[in-house]
Amino acid sequence: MFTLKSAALAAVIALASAPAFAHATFETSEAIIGKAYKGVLRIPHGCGTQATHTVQLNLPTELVAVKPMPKAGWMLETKVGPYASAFNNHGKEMREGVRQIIWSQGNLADDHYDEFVFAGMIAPDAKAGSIYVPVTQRCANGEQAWTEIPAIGQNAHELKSPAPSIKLVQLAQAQSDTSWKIGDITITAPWTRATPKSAPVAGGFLKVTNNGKESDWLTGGSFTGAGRVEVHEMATIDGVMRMRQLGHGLEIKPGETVELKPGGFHLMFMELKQPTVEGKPVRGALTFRKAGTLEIDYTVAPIGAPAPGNSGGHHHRH
Ligand SMILES: [Cu+2]
Repeated sequence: MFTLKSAALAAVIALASAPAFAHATFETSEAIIGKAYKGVLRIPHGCGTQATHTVQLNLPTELVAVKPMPKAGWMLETKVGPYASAFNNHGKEMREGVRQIIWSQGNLADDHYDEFVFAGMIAPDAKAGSIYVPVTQRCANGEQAWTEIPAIGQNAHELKSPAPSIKLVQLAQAQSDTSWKIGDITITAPWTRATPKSAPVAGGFLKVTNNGKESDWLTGGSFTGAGRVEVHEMATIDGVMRMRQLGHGLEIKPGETVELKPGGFHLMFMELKQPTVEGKPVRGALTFRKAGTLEIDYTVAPIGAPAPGNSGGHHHRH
């Protein structure tokens, strides 16, 4: 009875943990075009029964300004070649760089796991979609090649030894993909704007979805560097559009998504003690009457931007 139970449990554990470490993969499988990327390559095992002594990466053209991290017990070698197109890296034109990384003379036993690291960036002119980094492990009597690339329309999961992949996304897409959850509440793409020095307030914008069966209310929260946070609406008072505080909070009805945006409902960060800086996310928190409080990160758009990732020149007083 006991044996049977542990055997069943062992089978469940094996099933649950096997797929994640079956292949060579990157710890971070998504990267933003034109931004820094740290590649942590996870090597799940040697070659069948033999230890791996060499790990080689061939970098696709989208990965540029790459610097590999030396690894204790391994020799590090790189091959430099021209880029598909030159690009501007902080004012410096770059035409060539590392195209291949080889860690050798190491020892990764078949029943061990190891990680191989490099820092780099995604070329600014790269296209959204998946890229593949072919990897070869060499062992005493052979090799394990992670070099298969799916054909168009083919699922990578069907491949026997797929090359590790990285999904490239545009910054705006990455921002709109980011969401936070607490209870039945989901927050998507929170953003604010850069503020001029000594501006006393800033506006906060986001989408909030209630997946529950009852209403909940956004009542406020906190924002790094602000004295307090208020929930505001726009209303016509004496024929003039003005904003005013929603004392009882903003109701989010079950199944509804409410967008806080310039010209509509919004958060007000009051008594700002420091300006918000474009591109530098700011930590904040939102409080819901039922769901409670959750921490989120606001992306910071340029001064006066009408939308995140948009550098429109109008200065809205929101
Ligand atoms: Cu306001």
